Amino acid sequence: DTKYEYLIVGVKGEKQNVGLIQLNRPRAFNSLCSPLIAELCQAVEKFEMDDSIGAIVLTGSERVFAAGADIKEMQHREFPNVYKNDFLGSWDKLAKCRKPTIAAVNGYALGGGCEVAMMCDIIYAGEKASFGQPEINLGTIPGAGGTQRLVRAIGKSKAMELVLTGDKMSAAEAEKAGLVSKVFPVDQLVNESIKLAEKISSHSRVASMMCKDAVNTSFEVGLTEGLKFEKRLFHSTFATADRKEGMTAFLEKRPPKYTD
Ligand code: CO8
Repeated sequence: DTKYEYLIVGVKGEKQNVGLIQLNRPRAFNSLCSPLIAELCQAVEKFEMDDSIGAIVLTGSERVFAAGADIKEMQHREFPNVYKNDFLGSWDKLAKCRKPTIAAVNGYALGGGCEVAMMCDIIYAGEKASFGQPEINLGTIPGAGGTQRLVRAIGKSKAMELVLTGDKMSAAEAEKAGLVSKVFPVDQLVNESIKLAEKISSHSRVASMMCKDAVNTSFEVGLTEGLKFEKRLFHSTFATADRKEGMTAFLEKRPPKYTD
């Protein structure tokens, strides 16, 4: 089994079908240094390739999800170096994961931490969570989706305000704005997120991956193209055993048994 320095990784759920990744760099507020991101990419990839896993939960500690990119690591970097090496470019791996991902956010999700949460498909938050893009306070700007995914999640005015002030948004505000889908007491958050992941994992794998693909496509293309893409995927479910099983099970009034 892979040993991680900055992560705690495990398999959860009654049917052992949920991958849990916990960011674990407590001394630096779970700031996202390059080796941590490399490990995160590796852990995501392993769950993505593991047929028994249907969904992935990403969390931090009760106090902090992640306080952003590692400021100490960035302090002395120069442009040619970050440009040529595509500094932090590998973060994309999480956004490109094809299986459903849930961010379970307790505490601070700031800068790159908020961006990592937004790379997940669903954000659940603990009551004391806070979200923000404080890069402006450091003389820089968000670099992993804070000016793009955040706008799509909460609209222009609220996103502009967060990005231009560096202020934080509470869990309650984030839920109201649509960044977060549900808020839970701090100590129940991870369990509730695992329950959600178990529910997702109980469905057809192919169908849930197609749902994710289709929803994400809505952010990339116009409506006509998007509807066409959706229809093609819908039609293609008729080539799966799971589609037949799902409809047959419904009509026979029994739970489905998916195999694809
Ligand atoms: N990087 C490095 N160290 C950090 C970070 C960080 N992001 N955040 C906290 N720490 C460290 C502190 O330096 C401190 O270390 P030490 O004990 O050695 O002094 C320790 O964690 C505890 O921090 P505080 O003493 O500040 O604790 P507080 O409880 O007072 O405050 C906060 C907690 C609010 C989280 C505060 O630490 C804070 O504001 N942190 C910085 C948040 C921030 O600015 N994040 C944005 C970083 S920039 C970024 O994320 C850009 C992403 C671009 C991605 C590009 C991808 C391509």
